[in-house]
Amino acid sequence: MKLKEKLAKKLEPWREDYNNLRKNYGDVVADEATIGKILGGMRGLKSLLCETSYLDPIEGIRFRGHPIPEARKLLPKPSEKNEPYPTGLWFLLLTGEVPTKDEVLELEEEMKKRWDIPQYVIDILRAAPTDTHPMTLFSMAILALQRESQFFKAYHSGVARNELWEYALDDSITLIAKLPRIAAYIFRMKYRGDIHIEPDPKLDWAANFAHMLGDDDPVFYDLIRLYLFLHIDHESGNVSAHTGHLVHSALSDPFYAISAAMDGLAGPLHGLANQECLNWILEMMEKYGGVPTKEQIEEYAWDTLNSGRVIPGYGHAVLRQTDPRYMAQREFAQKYLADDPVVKTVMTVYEVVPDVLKKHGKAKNPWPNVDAHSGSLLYHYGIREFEFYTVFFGVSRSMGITAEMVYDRIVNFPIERPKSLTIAMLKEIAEGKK
Ligand code: CMX
Repeated sequence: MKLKEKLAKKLEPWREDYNNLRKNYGDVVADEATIGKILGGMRGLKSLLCETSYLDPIEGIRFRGHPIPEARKLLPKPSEKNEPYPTGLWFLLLTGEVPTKDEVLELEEEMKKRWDIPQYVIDILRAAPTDTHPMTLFSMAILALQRESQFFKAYHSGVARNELWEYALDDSITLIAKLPRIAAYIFRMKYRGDIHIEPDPKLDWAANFAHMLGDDDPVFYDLIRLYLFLHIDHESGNVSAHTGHLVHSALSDPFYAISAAMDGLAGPLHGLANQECLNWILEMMEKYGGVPTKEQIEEYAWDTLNSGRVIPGYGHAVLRQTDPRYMAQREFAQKYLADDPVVKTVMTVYEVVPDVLKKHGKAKNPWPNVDAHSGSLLYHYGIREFEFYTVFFGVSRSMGITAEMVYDRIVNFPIERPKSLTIAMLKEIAEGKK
């Protein structure tokens, strides 16, 4: 496989850079762990490595150096009018190189050979109580698949550390191949009468996901391609990526690590924000009996702020501009869904809320983030089971996390083990500084 050949060529230069920095510049200070950072969830502390992506406050996320508009242009697509294959972006994250269409299709063919879900995984999903949250089912299925791990077997049969990356890659391909099927199975078992749809070998990985969910509109295929593209990676400090990296640093295999990462993504402060945004929009539409006017949006935004709540979908911990992931979805919506009332409301909110937030004067960034748009697009296509939205996010984010995991094994990244202090110790340090 071209993907593996390309990665094999990266081993030496990547290891050389990593080892050189670690050995010869290990004492150079990159940032300081102040008491504020230790007690503040390490917000902004420059203490992690991430090769797959970098979040620029103005330009937004860069995938291996490519900002979103550039990556959307450069990466191979089914045809010029389509969105790029998310698997092509995964190839880029893994190797640092933009793949050709043939390289992406070769990877997708390999994934088709691995997309079946073993019966025992289906049995586990079916054994859970019917009100089990879809993220719990998703994480359970990934964990159950751990018995398929080649990495686990390789490690326990004594494969050399320098070769473990191949097994991390192999597990990652197997896992990513199966995720849309697992997600679609959960979706249809819970919300579509337990009637399932087989994948279509003629479709690409992302379009197949759309197909198995139950909608064969080619625009929906593209929406799913776009969604999986935009959510793939966001540096390594967010909860899911960091969890994946941390768990894998103990040489737990990619199945263990991604299952744990998905548990973090399920948290309301991480992967659930998009459903809150959509709720806010729908409640506003209900209050005003349809698409609200700009004046009504302004009134509603102030009511939200004055009651001590935040405006969902606006603001960001790092970004200081409109999130390019929001812009990509807005462009898509303008092209295909401009008449949808929920989409129209989302678009008008964009013309009103930044000024309200600027007047309010608290949020450092008054502009929308990715979550302000994504729910409305899925909603248009009849996916109205909000609790499932995080599963879409999980399918996509698993790609970014596994890409960094493969890199970790190439450079033999050590087990993560920061040192902790007690409040009494911090008090002593603080007093010593007075
Ligand atoms: N509406 C109202 N107030 C907001 C706000 C918003 N959308 N965004 C930030 N603020 C407020 C904060 O609550 C904070 O107030 P206090 O000083 O009273 O605590 C103040 O502005 C400063 O916050 P900040 O430094 O600008 O933002 P943070 O880094 O603390 O938080 C975020 C970032 C995303 C949690 C915040 O902007 C927010 O709550 N937004 C709404 C929820 C949301 O959209 N979440 C999705 C995030 C998507 C992602 O991370 O990718």
